[in-house]
Amino acid sequence: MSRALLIVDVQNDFTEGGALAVAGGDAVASAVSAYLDAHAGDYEVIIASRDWHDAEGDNGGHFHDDPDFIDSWPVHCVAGTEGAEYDPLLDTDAVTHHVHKGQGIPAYSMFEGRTEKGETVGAILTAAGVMEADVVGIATDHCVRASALDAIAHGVQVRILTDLVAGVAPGSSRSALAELAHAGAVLVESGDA
Ligand code: VGL
Repeated sequence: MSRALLIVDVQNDFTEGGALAVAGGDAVASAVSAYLDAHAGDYEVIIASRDWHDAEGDNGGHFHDDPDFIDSWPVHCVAGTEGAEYDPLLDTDAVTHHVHKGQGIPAYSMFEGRTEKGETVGAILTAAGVMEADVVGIATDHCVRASALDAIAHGVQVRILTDLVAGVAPGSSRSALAELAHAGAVLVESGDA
């Protein structure tokens, strides 16, 4: 059965030192690279997303001077800036598809993004006959959550590799993992995957 790895938003602005740093982001970047070193061959497709917001405007209310860190955020991941690049600790050699999302709008799920060629994640998974997807990256309580829920809605069996995700806040990250489990995702550590 064909399997995909979805790597969500492992970008400089979401790791230590970034505009919207998530504690443990660097560790996730390194751990995903180590996981890929051993397991890239297990996957038919490996899709990595980047938040890619417009420099102009507030991206549909996503950027705010006084953010609530739930629905509004400080400026982050502006297209073409260092903050929007993959964290250099993430080895992207094995990535088969790169997706950009959030141009002018909030877009938490990688299923809202497109490759340079215009492909959606859903279309890539369907074309590759993917039935199972493992989800890793940042942030557990926002973009990982939304991407995994959309993967379930797309009809694939989802696993969250729980040692390869990092969240903005502990409470909302715990809730997100519970919500994903209730929605049908399997929560498993990468060593047991
Ligand atoms: C994200 C907050 C704002 C994420 C993106 O990647 O989870 N979080 N924008």
